[in-house]
Amino acid sequence: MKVTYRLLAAIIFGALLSACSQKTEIKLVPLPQEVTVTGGSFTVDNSTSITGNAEFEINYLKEKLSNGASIQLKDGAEGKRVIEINVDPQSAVGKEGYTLSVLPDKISIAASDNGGAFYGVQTLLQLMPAEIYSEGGKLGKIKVPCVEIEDAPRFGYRGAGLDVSRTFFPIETIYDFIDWISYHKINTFHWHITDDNGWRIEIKKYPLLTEKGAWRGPDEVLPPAYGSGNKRYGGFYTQEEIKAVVKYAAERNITIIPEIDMPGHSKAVIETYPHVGCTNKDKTMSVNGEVNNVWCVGKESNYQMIDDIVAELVELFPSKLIHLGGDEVNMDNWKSCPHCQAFMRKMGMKKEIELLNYFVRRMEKIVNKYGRVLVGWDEIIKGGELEPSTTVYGWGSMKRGANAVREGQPTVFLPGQYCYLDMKQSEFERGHNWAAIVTLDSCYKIDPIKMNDFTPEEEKLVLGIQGNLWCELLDRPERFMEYQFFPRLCAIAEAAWTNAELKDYNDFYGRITSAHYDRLHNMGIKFRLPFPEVVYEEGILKVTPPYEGAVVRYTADASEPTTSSPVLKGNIETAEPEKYRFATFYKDCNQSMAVGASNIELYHYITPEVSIESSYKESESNRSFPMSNITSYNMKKYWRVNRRSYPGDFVTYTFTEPVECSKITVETGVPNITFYSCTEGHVEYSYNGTDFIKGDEFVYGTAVIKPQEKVKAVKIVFDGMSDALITSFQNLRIEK
Ligand code: TNX
Repeated sequence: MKVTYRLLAAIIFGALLSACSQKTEIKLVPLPQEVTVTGGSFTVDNSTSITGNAEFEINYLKEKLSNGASIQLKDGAEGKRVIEINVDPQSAVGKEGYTLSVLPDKISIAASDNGGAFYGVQTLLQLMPAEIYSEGGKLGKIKVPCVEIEDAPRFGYRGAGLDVSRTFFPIETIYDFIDWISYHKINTFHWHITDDNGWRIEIKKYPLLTEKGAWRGPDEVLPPAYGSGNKRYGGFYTQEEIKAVVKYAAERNITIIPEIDMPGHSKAVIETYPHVGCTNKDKTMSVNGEVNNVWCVGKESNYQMIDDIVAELVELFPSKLIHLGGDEVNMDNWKSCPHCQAFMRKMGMKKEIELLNYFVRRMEKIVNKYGRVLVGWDEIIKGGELEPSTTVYGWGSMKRGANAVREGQPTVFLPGQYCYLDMKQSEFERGHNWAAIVTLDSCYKIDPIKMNDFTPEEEKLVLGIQGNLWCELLDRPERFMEYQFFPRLCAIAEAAWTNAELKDYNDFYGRITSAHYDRLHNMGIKFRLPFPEVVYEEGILKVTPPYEGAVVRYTADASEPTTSSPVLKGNIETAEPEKYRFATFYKDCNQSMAVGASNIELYHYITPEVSIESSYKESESNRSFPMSNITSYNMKKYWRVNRRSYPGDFVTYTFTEPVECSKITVETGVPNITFYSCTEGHVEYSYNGTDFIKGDEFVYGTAVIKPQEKVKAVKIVFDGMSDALITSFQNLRIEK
């Protein structure tokens, strides 16, 4: 064969490329502290054997290889190639750390504790094809690249928190969740297990807590909330279920910290055991829109009940930390409660915040009596001294966490601006935004050490960080929990695990999109995909795919792209840019939100003069969100009424002049979130202003009218009780 220079150059280039690509094949999340790729590989197949003293980890790896591939490892050191996993408490490897050595004929994982051995196995799995996470994998042979890895976590606390009160998740989902977080070397599951909208843990001494307090609906003690609608909704975990899941988590190096949220956020208890609450007629709302949801501080019998509950908790959860809430207490309740006020006088207290401190100090005593440590949200530092061991969850802002550290309390950092995964991920996605729009990048940035100038002593009080999901908005769309957690939790995991100097967002994003999506997919997670960036300039729709290799599909009729929509090949020349929608697709089984060009108006609404009449009193309006907002045609604005709506409640929009239009979309609730909406009701419309025609029912807060004539008025009519103590209305979206 005649070898030309050009061919030779191609061969050399190809060899270089494959050497490089071998290196780039190692795309681990979270990034280990030290990785050396040594070249060559270890083949895992049926002739490979496994040995060592880390019994759980050995069985775990065997199971993964038999499910995610079809490889049955032999026991012992006799195989052609050997995997060895050992835990030696005397070894120099740090807590939860491990060394992983892959040589052509031997893989060794060494650690000083089982957590470390488990994480060594997790890293090893990430060196294998992504199918290893699937069920029913077919691979008979896997090549693992040769590496030397030394690894240990930056922070000892790496958390994921889930609220199961507002949205209930069956126990099977909790198991899945434990698996998912364990793959990311997260070691703490903070289980927010009670709140206003459902008590979800069986307490034998107080059976009504779950018989009644776990359910909401028309005939339940708790009214519908957060999309649960006019049907019975809820559920709880039995003590047997909890014990089993705690054990399952512990094997995967995860501690479960239970949280019973009190003294606020306690509607579920107070509706089932009413004497627990304050004796008053206070109708002020907590920030979450609940009334009379606070434990009374002045009734001594309450402390016995809490002690009884904690006694059962500590039997179920071996966790050193026990979380008893302390956040967002509506102290107006205490102001008008004779018991609380008498108690304040007796104790010489001047402000209600001292009642909170008193309550928290009683909680400390109860929890400490059982040999445990109290955890509370960052409000608990406000009222006075605390035990030095009492641990604070800094949530309101970075500063509030830092204040807790400066007060000398051990602190977990989960400031909303970086760590609240219930925040929306872009302007138009579902989610809260009180803290910020929380992007993947925001999560990756969190660094409580670098972002504060703590003294070395103070730094020791920074336990770690946590990604947290509150579930008011998780009733829909389906599997939204997975969408909110992943991949944002991967960023939190890396921020918690990997040393600061190794962190690089672009590199992380590359690993996520080019390798980790495949793993998440095989883990069975419906993760969020980013959408492309689209702008319209000089007659051209310019589309930037969100990552290298992303598949973008589009439509030209303003509908949502599907797997049969064409794949975008380049920019699009058009005079009708508002008709185009684009979405990113992963393997035709997962897609991003659909977007149009961001720099043009996608909808041309008409804005006729309109006036409002309704069944709500002026005094029921929230002053920050006045009625005039819904005649402004600013689609981000809304009118907020501070009460639940009932059958017969209505809002009528009357146009000064009848309006010619083809479609009117009537949205209720908060824009882009739809909570506080009309959950059971319909629209009516009128051509003359007096006779009304019945139109569609509201579905998730939205109803559409397609009129035949000019429209004079549109009416929202409630047919059932709405599902929050607040109701919101929006501007009409009227199309030509
Ligand atoms: C504040 S964070 C809360 C939760 C809400 C959350 C919504 C905290 C201690 N309390 O009750 O679900 O905001 O983002």
